[in-house]
Amino acid sequence: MLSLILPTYNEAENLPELLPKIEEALKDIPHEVIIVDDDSPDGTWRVAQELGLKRDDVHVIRRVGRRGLSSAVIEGFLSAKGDVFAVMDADGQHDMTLLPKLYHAVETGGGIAIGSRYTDGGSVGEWDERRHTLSRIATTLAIKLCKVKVSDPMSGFFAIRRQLFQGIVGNLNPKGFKILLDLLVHVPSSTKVKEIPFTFASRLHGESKLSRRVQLEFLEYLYDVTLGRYIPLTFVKYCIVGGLGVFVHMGTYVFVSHFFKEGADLSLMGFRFSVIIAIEVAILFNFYLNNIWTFAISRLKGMQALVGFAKYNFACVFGAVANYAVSSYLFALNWHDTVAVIIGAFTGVVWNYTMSRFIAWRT
Ligand SMILES: Nc1nc2c(ncn2[C@@H]2O[C@H](COP(=O)(O)OP(=O)(O)OP(=O)(O)O)[C@@H](O)[C@H]2O)c(=O)[nH]1
Ligand SMILES: [Mg+2]
Repeated sequence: MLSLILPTYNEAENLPELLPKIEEALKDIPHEVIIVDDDSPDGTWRVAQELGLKRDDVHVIRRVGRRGLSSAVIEGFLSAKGDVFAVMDADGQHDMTLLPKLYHAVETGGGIAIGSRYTDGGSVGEWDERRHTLSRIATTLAIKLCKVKVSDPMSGFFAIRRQLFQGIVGNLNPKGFKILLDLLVHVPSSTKVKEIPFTFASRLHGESKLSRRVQLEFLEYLYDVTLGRYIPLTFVKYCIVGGLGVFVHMGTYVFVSHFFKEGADLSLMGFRFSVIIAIEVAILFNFYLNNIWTFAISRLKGMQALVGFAKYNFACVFGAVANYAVSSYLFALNWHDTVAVIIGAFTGVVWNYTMSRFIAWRT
């Protein structure tokens, strides 16, 4: 049996056109269709549920408060009954008449079958130069990560054997758009893969969800599966935010201390007050950026954000103490002052990161 997953976000206009065509393409194959919708504002889930009421082989999963193509597909697979799973975009870009070929390629002993735009006979259709170039670069990078030889690891049109998926599901990274790539990164290298050429058509209706955010997530994914094994991406982001925080700190200090200066003189009180304000502004800035970017996956909102901010302040105080203690200790041992300060600062960053992760943005 084939379980076809259709991930949807704002595809209400496309679904009614698509389902009869899928039915026709799969008329000789036992199948079910699982529509996984992320509570689309255009009511795709409602359209899907109405279509599902008329047919026993159509099921709908409406995910509330969640977003993401990869995680939607994984969830669809996890609820599927077939021995072969397939995925297809719900916007008419994939040629559903190839579904039987994808199914048979897996059913007759294959692991994965890919509807491929880059193998001989395939094409990306009518893309502008920019998207063409971006896709080529992304594909070239992605191919290097795959355990098996393929030409289109970024395709959203493929089939996979149930057992193969079940064997690796625990290792998958459900962030972003690149579900096939993630599967190809985790399959055993002996997996049999077949590519079936097709031409990527234009969207029937609606808009693309391939946003800049999705593109950034792809870069993050590349980092995660390479260097990220040694230095976590969240730590790198935390350091970038911390680096920007230094500029905010300096800028605020210069601005505030300006009001306490008499000529070129600044009183000790004025200096201390300016530094304290600068530290707090930098902490606020860092908290905000870390909350929406570094730890976006466990973003704090409303009251939770206020409590998180208090905890973050608390964590930062200890970071400052750790920094001070380590650098003073090294300085007392006659280390060069710059080296002592750098090592102290680094200790503070690692401390703050660890505390932030486990106290403020506890996951
Ligand atoms: N459930 C779910 N589906 C999504 C999400 N993002 C995209 N999709 C669906 O995944 C499929 C692929 O998304 P598209 O926006 O068509 O991406 P694309 O085909 O690479 O880009 P275009 O060529 O511009 O259409 C479509 O069926 C979308 O509705 C999401 O966050 N959640
Ligand atoms: Mg599409």
